[in-house]
Amino acid sequence: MDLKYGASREKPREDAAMQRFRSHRVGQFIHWGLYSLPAGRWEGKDVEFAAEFLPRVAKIPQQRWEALAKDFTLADFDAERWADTAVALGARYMTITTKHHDGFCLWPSAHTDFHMGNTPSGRDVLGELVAAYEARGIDVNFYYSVLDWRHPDWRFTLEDDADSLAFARYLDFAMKQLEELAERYPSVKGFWFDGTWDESVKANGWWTWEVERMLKERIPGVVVNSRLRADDFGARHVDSNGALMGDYESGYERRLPEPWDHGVAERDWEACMTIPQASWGYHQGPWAQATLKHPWDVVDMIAHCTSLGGNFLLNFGPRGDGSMAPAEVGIATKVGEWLSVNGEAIYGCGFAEGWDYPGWGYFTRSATGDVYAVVTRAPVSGRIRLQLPAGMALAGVRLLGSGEHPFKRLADSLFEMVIAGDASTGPLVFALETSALARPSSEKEPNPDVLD
Ligand code: 16Z
Repeated sequence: MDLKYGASREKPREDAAMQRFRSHRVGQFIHWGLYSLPAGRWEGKDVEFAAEFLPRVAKIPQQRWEALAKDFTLADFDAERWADTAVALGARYMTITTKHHDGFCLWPSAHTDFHMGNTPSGRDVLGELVAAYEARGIDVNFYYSVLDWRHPDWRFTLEDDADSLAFARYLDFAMKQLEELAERYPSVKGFWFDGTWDESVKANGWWTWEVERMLKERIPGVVVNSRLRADDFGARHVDSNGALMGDYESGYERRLPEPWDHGVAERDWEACMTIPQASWGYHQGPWAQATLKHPWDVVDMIAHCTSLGGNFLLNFGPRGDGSMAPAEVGIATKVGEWLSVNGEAIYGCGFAEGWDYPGWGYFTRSATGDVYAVVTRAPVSGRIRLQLPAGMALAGVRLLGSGEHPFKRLADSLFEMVIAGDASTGPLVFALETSALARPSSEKEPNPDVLD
């Protein structure tokens, strides 16, 4: 089918900027805005819903929401400290909400008054963050919500000509804001679009195509998520011919693909994840705080994504005063300590073709072909089996952070290791040295699993 606004390619991008994004594997997502001030509590009551949805869920009048801006004083905001938490996590990139659904902008936009420049400090926190992160070698990407609850021209649906006219003005406004972001912060490495699911956006696939084109023209190498895009017929993420739009698939949100679903590895993709069960903005209530993930659960997810060729974007919700929540910093530090020992199985690694999903964790493979076993679900038996691809044998095993590790052969390409995990250091990672199976296949031992 001939599409004007479909995918621009059928295969993954292979340029240097895309390879860099792909190699990152671990990113820090940040949701910060006016919603960080009430942090899920309104008029003394906890609202058990994502904190960034508070104005909608608690039906807060627009004027009262906007009045929060005068309390956004940045009493404890320091971009350097945020960037330090990303270093502690071992993140290689960061994605920050420049504008969320409520329309509030973290940069002094010329196209609205609803921005950080009109809060007491008047600071350009986005500029401060770009500088602090990039000084540490961490790429910065921008989240931008196309959905805008505040803008008078936003429409969810287009019922008549008046709606279409208003929404055309809205799209023009959003395009100008994106041009402004590209011009003010030309070192930005990628854009993460959200709030693109409404009928109004789907009826204007041309605009999503134009946004991608504009950004790529202005920022060489910029990486754009699939969630931005709709084609001529309103098909999202994947066009009507089945080709991925944008540069990577961004549909995995608070869920990951099944670990045996190896087909996922044929595309670039990224999963984003909250630390509490379900809030992206900081939620102060016990509801969110009781559900914080354990660092080793986060490590499991990082290895899970890497094993299928995807990136993992872990969300942080800094508090209204600008400080990072200590519990989240603690989790980041633990994950980062694990990565500092085991990162060679994660950064620059991806899907290990030919290695079946092992159940006790994941196989990953580096760009140079080294295969790793990441044991996130060690069996109570204390032993794991390694089924190598046919024709391969295990020649050596090295436990990362330790040294040579014993193993024994059970059958042709099937090996077993005894492992002793330690909850304090987290999942064990083994680098596997392989060789060709020495014996000719005619001498194969009978396979006890197969009944003739
Ligand atoms: C269930 O409907 C949702 C869920 C999450 C609508 C929007 C979202 C937003 C969150 O606020 C957050 O920004 C997440 C990445 N996004 C999809």
